[in-house]
Amino acid sequence: MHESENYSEFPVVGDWVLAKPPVGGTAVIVRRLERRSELSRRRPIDRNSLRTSTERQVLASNLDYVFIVMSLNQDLNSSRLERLLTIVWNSGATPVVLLSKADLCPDTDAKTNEIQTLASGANVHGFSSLQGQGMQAIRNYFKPGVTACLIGSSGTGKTTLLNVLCGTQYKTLTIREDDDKGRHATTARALFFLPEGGMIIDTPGMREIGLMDDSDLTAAFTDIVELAGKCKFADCTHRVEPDCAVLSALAEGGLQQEHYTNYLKLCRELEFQASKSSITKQQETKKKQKQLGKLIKDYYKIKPK
Ligand SMILES: Nc1nc2c(ncn2[C@@H]2O[C@H](COP(=O)(O)OP(=O)(O)OP(=O)(O)O)[C@@H](O)[C@H]2O)c(=O)[nH]1
Ligand SMILES: [Mg+2]
Ligand SMILES: [Zn+2]
Repeated sequence: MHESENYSEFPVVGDWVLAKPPVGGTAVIVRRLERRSELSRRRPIDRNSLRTSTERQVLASNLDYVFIVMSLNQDLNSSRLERLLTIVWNSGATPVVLLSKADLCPDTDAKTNEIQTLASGANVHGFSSLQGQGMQAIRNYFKPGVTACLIGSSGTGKTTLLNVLCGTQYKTLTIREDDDKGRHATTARALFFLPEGGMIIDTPGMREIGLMDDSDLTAAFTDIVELAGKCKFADCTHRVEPDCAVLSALAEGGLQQEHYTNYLKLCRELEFQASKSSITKQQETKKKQKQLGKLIKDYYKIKPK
């Protein structure tokens, strides 16, 4: 803790550490081993602090696969999926999209194909933890030494899947009847061992998936980045410019409208965050100047000039 410069260096689930055996109760972590992959997002904003919104939060480390779990009986939100794919591609792990509750969906194959076109480059599998369909495809990812992490909204069936894979009975919660939303059954991230080898990390449902910077985007939108290289203007925003390779691909059908819209949305968010963090810095400087001013004033109150 003394050597760490920021929170992202603190141990998280998935880390391997060197530890001194407990003396009188508590083991001491001596060193955290280098991470081979890091799943992170922008730390959700804490109202009490000005600074946290620009900080990186590492959710889990040393992952081979990240299973993005989405429920087949709900509207599949494509922009949410792209956002999750973006943080996973950027982590160094391989994303896999798992569409849960296939037993509740009359056209699993059609939906799976639809998602496959959006999730370019990632495998997509439909499955049902309750009826067992598609489970073998998921089991095939695991072998000794392999770590996977489950992420996704609350109530999509992450813990239920973990229970089937590990033969355990960790707490799950029935989703609310009225709005089909989960109720945050899982409240902490934790790692579990599969009986046949491999490890799996369960996480609580995520609401906010903030991106850190531009490099986050390029990994998930390689097609657009490639096209952008052919635009006439180097600083093309691909919105209104003439001779824009992205817009022409869009017009010719080489690029999907939805994928393009999501790209613009995430770009705008990053622009907003960049402007916000510069405002935050200004506010902090102002606050410090104010504190200093007060200190000087107080000083002269005690000790007149
Ligand atoms: N019909 C059906 N229901 C399922 C399936 N998998 C999970 N469920 C139900 O979905 C509800 C939510 O499951 P959980 O496993 O708690 O969901 P979770 O993703 O872990 O939710 P959080 O821990 O809140 O993030 C429970 O009532 C499960 O029984 C499935 O394959 N089919
Ligand atoms: Mg859970
Ligand atoms: Zn362009």
